[in-house]
Amino acid sequence: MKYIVSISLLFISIFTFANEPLLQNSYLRNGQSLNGRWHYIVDVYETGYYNYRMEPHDGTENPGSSAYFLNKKPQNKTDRVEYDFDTAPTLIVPGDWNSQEEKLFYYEGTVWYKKSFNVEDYDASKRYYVHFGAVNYRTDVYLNGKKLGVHVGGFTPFNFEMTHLLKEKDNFLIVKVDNKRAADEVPTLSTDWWNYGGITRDVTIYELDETFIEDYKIQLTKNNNKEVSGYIKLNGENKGNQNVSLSIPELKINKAFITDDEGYVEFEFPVKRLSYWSDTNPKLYDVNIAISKDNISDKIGFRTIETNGKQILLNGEKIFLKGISIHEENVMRGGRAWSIEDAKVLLGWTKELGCNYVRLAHYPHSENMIRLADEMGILVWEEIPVYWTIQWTNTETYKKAETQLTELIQRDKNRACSIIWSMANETPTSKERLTFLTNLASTARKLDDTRLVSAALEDHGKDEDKNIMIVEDEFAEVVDVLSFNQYYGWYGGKIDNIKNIRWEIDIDKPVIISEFGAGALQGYHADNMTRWSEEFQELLYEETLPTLAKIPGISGITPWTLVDFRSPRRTLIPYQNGWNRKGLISETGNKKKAFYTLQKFYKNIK
Ligand code: GCB
Repeated sequence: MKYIVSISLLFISIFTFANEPLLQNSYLRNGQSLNGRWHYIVDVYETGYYNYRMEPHDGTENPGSSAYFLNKKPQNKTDRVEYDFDTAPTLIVPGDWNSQEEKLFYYEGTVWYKKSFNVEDYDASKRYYVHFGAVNYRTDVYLNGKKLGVHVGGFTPFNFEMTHLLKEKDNFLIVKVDNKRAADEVPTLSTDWWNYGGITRDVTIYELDETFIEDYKIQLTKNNNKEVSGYIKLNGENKGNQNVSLSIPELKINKAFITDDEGYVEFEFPVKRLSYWSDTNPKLYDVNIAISKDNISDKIGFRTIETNGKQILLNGEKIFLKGISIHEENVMRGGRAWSIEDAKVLLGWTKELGCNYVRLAHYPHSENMIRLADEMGILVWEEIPVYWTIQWTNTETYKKAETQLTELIQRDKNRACSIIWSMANETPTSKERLTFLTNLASTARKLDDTRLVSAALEDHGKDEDKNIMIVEDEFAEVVDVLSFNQYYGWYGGKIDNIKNIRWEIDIDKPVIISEFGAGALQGYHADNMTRWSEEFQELLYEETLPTLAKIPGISGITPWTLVDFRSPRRTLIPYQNGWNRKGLISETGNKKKAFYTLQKFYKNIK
């Protein structure tokens, strides 16, 4: 008996931790949205998850009556059930809990969500998936009292098949969300942003045929702007030996393929008269893929991105990346940004600044941002939250970082706007960290050889001459683009000495300044030597921009940052009050003086 129990426990844990393949382009598929109000229970002690011996209820044969995922109701008047989702309050999904409920503003821990639903036009011969755009940070998903799976990582999408548990009516989906920080997670304990918890992006049900199009990659071949290559992958009983068609009507491309036994086909074919996607011509083609009972349409741009010595080349031509860093926050509504409307606000400001490029810091932003950037012609640096002091020697931590990187690339590999995968931000150099990041970089390149790899490194003054800045980091050898954050005039060095500093860079790679900036409280005016004043920030931009422009190989900048963002590290009253004030726009949507300094600088770049 003991033997059987332990085997079944093993089975549960293998089953629930295996990530299921991500549905490619679910964004443009029709689905049934589960967005809206969900009942929630705050579970500080995780009573709904562990029994009083601290064993997970879902790992035991007979979960006790306090296992929240069972959605128990008293059967008679003597029954004891010490929770009830249906009398509990509600939160809006998508949305973080911190900005919706005052008493959850600082909360880090477990919250259980419940949504009851019927399936529209239910068809028992179909397969059903539930897809989450993102949930921060660990998610345990249960349908109708049974576990669907677990996902770890706060900013990437995931899905679970639920065909075997779904009914036409009266389904209940229960989601345990835990955003506790921990030393071995990614990100780790300390960051400079708010740890918004909750189901922060869309939740959608997809109805699929028994055999369906699971994944595809359709991009220009590396080093060949006249050839498209990629793959299509099917899922289901009949995935092998299936006819697959791929068409791009505007290019008069109609291809037919047959999948191998694994439901997979790789292809390459020439393309003529392509209108290349760029910041000035964000051309997206309708691309259709079909098998007998499934078809999917996407909008795909084709462009090349590469480096040549110290230059970044977009479609073979040198480009300067006029950028800005962005956190995923809608400050005016409050909380984590997620919707297309949020993306319009953030990218609208970006355009107003005169940017052709954004750094989406410090974690994968919502697919709405990427899709809109694709349409607007804004190039994108995408990043995973390998930030500051990750546990470099912990193989589990590495796996978490690699999973997030894989899920990000998996999601955005067909987006022309996305040009750089960033492995990390401001991580302290060591041998272990070099191995960790080098392994991540090789994973990125294995999954996608058509984009550039970088990371935000750090500079410092030379011992013999503090006016000479250098980047001493072996990871610089690994990346395609040398990027570093520099805060001369704010964290070190005098603002009136900025004009005297210069960078000594002895690597033949393009350079991006991934951050610089200064904090200013919008509306606070003083002389330009007074910290926290708009004038100080303006001066720092006026001094820094021309100084950076002299760096040999400078190919882009993303000042820190577009909008003030919440950070628990920023406690100074009256200037910070819980906000990192390095935004060019305040949390009330007002522009600071430095906004116009940067705007002018970009306007004058040829
Ligand atoms: C940095 C970090 C960024 C911080 C910023 C700051 O270098 O990359 O996440 O918010 O400095 O304001 O200190």
